[in-house]
Amino acid sequence: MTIRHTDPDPQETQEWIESIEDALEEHGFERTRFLLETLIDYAQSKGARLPFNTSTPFTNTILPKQQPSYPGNRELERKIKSIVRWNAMAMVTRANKETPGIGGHISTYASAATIYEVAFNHFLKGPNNPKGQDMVFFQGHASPGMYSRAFLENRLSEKNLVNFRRELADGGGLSSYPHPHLMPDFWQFATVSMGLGPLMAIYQARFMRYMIDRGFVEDTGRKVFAFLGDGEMDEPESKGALTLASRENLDNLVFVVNCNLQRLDGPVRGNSKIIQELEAAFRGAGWNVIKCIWGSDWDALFENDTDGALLSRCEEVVDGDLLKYVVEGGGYMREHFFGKTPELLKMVDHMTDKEIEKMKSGGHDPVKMYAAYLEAVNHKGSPTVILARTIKGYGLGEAGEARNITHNQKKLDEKDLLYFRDRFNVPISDKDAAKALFQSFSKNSKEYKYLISQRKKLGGPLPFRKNKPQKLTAPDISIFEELLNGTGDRQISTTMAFIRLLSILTKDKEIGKNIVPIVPDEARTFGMDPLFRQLGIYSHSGQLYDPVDSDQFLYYKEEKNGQILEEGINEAGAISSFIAAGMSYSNHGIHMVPFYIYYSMFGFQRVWDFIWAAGDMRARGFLLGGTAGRTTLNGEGLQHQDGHSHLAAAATPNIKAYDLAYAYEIAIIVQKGMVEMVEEDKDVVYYLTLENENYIHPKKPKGVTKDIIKGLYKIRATKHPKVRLLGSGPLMGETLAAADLLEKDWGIKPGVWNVTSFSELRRNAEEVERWNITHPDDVPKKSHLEDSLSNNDVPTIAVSDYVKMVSEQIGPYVPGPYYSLGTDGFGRSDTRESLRKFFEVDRFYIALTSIRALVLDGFLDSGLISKALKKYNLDPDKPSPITL
Ligand SMILES: Cc1ncc(C[n+]2csc(CCOP(=O)(O)OP(=O)(O)O)c2C)c(N)n1
Ligand SMILES: [Mg+2]
Repeated sequence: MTIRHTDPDPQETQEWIESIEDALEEHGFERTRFLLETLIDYAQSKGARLPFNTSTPFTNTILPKQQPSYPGNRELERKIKSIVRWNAMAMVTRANKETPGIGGHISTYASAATIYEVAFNHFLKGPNNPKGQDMVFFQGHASPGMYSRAFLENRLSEKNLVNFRRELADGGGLSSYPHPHLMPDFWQFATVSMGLGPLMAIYQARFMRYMIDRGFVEDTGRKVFAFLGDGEMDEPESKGALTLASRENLDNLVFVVNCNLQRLDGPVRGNSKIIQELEAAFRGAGWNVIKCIWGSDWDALFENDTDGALLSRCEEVVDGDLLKYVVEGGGYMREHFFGKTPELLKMVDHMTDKEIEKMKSGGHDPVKMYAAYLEAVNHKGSPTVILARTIKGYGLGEAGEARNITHNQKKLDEKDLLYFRDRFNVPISDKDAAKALFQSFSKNSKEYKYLISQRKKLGGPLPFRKNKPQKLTAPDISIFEELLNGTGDRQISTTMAFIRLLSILTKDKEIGKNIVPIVPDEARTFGMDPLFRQLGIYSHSGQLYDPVDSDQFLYYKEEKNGQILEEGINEAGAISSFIAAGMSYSNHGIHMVPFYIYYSMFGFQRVWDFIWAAGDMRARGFLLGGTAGRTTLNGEGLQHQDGHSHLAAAATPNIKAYDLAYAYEIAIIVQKGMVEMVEEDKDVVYYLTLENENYIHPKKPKGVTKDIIKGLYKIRATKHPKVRLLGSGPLMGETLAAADLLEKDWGIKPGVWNVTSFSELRRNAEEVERWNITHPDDVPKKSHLEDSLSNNDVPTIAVSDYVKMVSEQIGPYVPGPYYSLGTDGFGRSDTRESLRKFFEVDRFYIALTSIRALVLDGFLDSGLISKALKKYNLDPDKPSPITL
């Protein structure tokens, strides 16, 4: 009943309100909602263009009379929470006193302590819960709170806490943020790159559904919780998949946004209200929204707000003001908030300034938070977001509470420590408080017993990561025989070869159903559409329509147990599905092997941050950069032609990257990768670039398997070669043609090698070199490069369809002079032939570079360079592709 002061006919409004009250009393909420919706629809049909209003008044969604009674021991919970708060603050303070500048965050957890403690004590299911462990995305920089709780549970030692952010210190330390790579038994998900957590959480919830719908796991009511910041919601990724979550009815998903109204620099929305804005966005996207704005102290005031004056004031106040009230205190709030009208002032007449100041926000009130969680976990049909209002730096007082500097407050001085201690009644002496000593409970204390028993009821402690998947066997290489045998006269692309492999693999009895093909609306581009029919496209609701191509054999088949994830034009979502599938061995105890195929340009370049997080979270699977190669993808031009993803891949530690030329190489690498992932439990991601140039694929030569995996094998042997060519991926053809030219035109017979992975060669050489440096008295080890190439100290010319730095990676380790040809510069649309000339990577440039190398080496006469330029019609003054 927000009474609008501009109402021209309050009496008529009152009559309508009374009708609604009657409906509420007689028929309840459902019926009242139906009546109102019917009225709105009717008015709309008569032309009254009602603006769609997605926000509700600035009050709590759950009314006091709808609140359940609180099931926990409030007193014990408060004491526990105070100690968790204290230790979390103390670990950051001490870390920064000892090592100035080491960083950390005090204010974030300070604002979120109640949000977490209610969840830990009453909702989050742990690893031994018979219904399965909930997946929890903890807000990254609230990590001190999680460590502090784990310390009280005796899961972490005092030494661990002392070494917060000192991971290299003796005895080991704690990672700054949730990093499963660094703490693999503790953290489940990496969250601190703002925006990735919310998107990944949605796709984890979706993938949980996929696993249920495909019969891998039962629906036991497991949930995905994502604890997020209100500033974090600014990230486009945070809101980017909200409609997917509601479209797929993901009621297994709960977002909890800690709305402390501040981010790093200051207010999230000083001039308006972030909670209202988020409510509108989530409601508009079809989510169940629970606002938890005001604590129980406000209940009586709202109860007495019969004319809606308080509600109106709440509506008009902006977040910047709300922050100011916290900083300035009760007297200021009385004057500036309630002082707006005499009626409002009267409402708080009976209260002291201190009492006004102490009125809590919803997110600091366990009763309100409990009610919100209870509704969220029982809500059916759509995901839920809890918008909990809190105060950043809660309890820090002048040291930072609600102040703009609060995010960067890294340590408290003695005065502030004592204030904090008193504020939360931490039972600790002045002396110990001044030293920020950690506090714990004895095993016999009521607090410890309560803390442990509440978690035990829920299935044990969190955060916790399981890493014990069921056994699965990778297929034998023989299932890919067709690819190993070559294509005869048939010309195909590596993309086509891969799709063939995928088709064979998904039919495999042992592992076929565990394969998860993922594609962002490019299946037809890659010739993958026949798999639509074979495997089905996953859709929770099945196929509710008759597809336009239903009369065809290979129609667009959506089904509830479909295997393919067709993600739409959505690389960020598709990589999140990749992550969810690639973490299934941990989250579901079942190996799933994702094969995510996409336009290679829209991979690393677009979603590298997610790929990095996948590495952190130990996800496993295959990334397939389709239509790759700056000159091999010819017609698409500058934005599409990828000539640098291998640089990014090389810099990503868990990625094993291959640029493959022949079908048998693909079979060998994929088989090897699967053995590592499902049998050897290695946390690896394989990145394969695939191309769309058609050519004949030879039969696999004998004895090359190991070398293909290592990154380099011989294609054409020559006795006493004077020059060596290293070709790679789609430029293998030009490399072989260059070898022919050199022989035919200049009588030089080069040795020809095929590089399947520059980055694997580099890593191996680097490791060997490192070992040799520090083991001078041992027999030196040899890298694969050295093993392969050191017999002939001749010039080497390497060529790839990537920037020169990709092949230059191995330069320092190749014996003799080393020259790289590559595709630096912006792409163009033209024929492959023209493009390869433009980027100077075609057979003629390879031959020219070889001749020059031999001239510099003293083997050929210098006049031959000009001769070669002329012979191959190469313009000496051609502008460089890098500058064009
Ligand atoms: C992608 C990205 N950009 C910037 C940062 C740096 N950063 C860390 S926390 C933070 C502010 C977060 O504010 P909010 O989400 O409101 O969390 P709060 O601390 O207020 O709970 C920023 C900008 C980051 N971690 N990730
Ligand atoms: Mg915030």
